[in-house]
Amino acid sequence: MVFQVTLAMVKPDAIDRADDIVDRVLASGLAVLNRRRVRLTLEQSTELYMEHYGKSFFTELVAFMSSGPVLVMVLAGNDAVSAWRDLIGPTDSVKAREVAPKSIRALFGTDNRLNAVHGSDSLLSAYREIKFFFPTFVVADTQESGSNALSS
Ligand code: DGI
Repeated sequence: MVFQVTLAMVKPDAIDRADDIVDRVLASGLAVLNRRRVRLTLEQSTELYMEHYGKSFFTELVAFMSSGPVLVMVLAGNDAVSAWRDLIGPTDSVKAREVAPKSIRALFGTDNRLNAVHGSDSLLSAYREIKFFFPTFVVADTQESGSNALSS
């Protein structure tokens, strides 16, 4: 087990249920270190999801992600990246209802586009995404992130 941070987001389709989702985060034992409600511009959602550029769903994905406010949170805890991914369930909420009926995407999402929440898929993605939303947040973990001035 390793102590990590990760980036969680409540997407526009579930923003009205954000309090219920935050309750589930806290009940899982993860801590919310920081949170911000923002509305992404089309340019910002395009930058955030650039790894999917060119895929069939890209245009509708970035339009959806900038269609309303989102709640972004820095979560922390043991194995936070996989802990949060386990809690949210598979990408497609329809599949989530089959294989992980208690997951957040099963309970709060609709399909593979309107899937209620986002979670970083690795620690490197977490650091990139945390920096994107919380530019002044300092991640002092050395794992996967190169050298750390304090430990050198
Ligand atoms: O990390 P995830 O959010 O679980 O999944 P991902 O990184 O593969 O995809 C990012 C988002 O893109 C996902 O939350 C919803 C959307 N997406 C992924 N695959 C599809 C999709 N949207 C549609 N409409 N169709 C897809 O096949």
